[in-house]
Amino acid sequence: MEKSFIMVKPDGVQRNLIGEIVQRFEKKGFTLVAGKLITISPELAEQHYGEHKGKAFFENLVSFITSGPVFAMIWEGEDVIKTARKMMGSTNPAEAEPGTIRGDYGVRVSMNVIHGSDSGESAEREIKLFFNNDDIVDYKKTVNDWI
Ligand code: DAT
Ligand code: MG
Repeated sequence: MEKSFIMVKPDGVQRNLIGEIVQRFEKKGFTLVAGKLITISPELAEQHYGEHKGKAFFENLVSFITSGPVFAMIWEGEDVIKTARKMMGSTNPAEAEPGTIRGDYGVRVSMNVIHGSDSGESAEREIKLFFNNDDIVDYKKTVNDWI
């Protein structure tokens, strides 16, 4: 089953949005298979956002993502990578549709509440950066037959 790396960013944690965000993915029908509250080190931040190294916003991005705890998660389900990106909305909250997480809770691109993997390769890479194999719980919910 497909897995995606999803993370409530420091602004989302400070604004008490962990529960709201977890609930959206639960209600949609996805399955939480790992989760932890951590403060990201500068080294991990630079690895996680490696593709953006050299861009004008990179330093700010690293200092923001390391500025307080994040809630890192792995969600599982059919097409979860693409669907989670839709549920998150556009990177810039000003362009994100109402009803999406960034559209409902974000204002500025530099603090856009949530991260989600954008492809199968990035999901695999990000999951490995944040979790060990034995952090991932393999279980079935009987309700999944109805989703
Ligand atoms: P996403 O988080 O939607 O995958 P991304 O990978 O292009 O977006 O960028 C990673 C993060 O970097 C994004 O969530 C917020 C920040 N960011 C992107 N573009 C930015 C910009 N033009 N100015 C400031 N921050 C930016
Ligand atoms: Mg991205």
